[in-house]
Amino acid sequence: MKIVFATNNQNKLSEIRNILGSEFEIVSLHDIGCTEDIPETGNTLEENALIKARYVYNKYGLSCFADDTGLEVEALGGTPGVRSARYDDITDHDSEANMRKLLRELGDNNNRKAQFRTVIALLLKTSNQLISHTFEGKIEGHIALTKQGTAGFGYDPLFIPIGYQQSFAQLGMDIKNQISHRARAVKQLADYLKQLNS
Ligand code: ITT
Repeated sequence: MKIVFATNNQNKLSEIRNILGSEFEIVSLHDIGCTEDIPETGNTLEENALIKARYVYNKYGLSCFADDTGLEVEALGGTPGVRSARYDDITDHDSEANMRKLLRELGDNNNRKAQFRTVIALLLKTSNQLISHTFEGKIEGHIALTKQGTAGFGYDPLFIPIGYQQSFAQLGMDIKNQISHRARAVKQLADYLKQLNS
């Protein structure tokens, strides 16, 4: 099955290709000639995932899915959440600046509990209808006192998943892709698509 993944984030693209394997042909925005930065104007991960998927479906008429992900830190009232890409007020998609701000905001707070949450919105074109469905994946953990490791992307050097002593950036892609928020959401997506195909 061929399906567009509406993301400009190359790390997400390789994670999802790796998790889904060869059964699905995942086409990128670049592959379909979409070079725009799709505006994420929603107030929730669900809204933003749907905005990105609808943008691609309306413009290109292709089945697609989009992922919106947020890091939700308990002591910070669930922020940065939907603003994870632009948590630092001055920069945009600057992971180093975002991590610096997160460590600053948390200071020496003992409550470092956090979770990553991914929402995937799917818009699937069938012969007689448009199917819309969302999937959610979460992983709990805590925020390290300092950055650890170099693999992964975004907040990975700061996030230590529950049951582990190392950050996602130390554990590496193979382990991350077995347990992560995104892996959990993507497995639901894959099961749903397989069941539709059967
Ligand atoms: P698209 O909207 O084009 O998919 P994006 O980078 O803007 O890409 P999101 O809005 O979903 O993606 O993600 C917000 C930020 O959260 C992202 O820029 C990363 O810094 C961070 N992030 C997302 N997934 C992550 C992950 O698996 N590990 C660490 N950080 C992550």
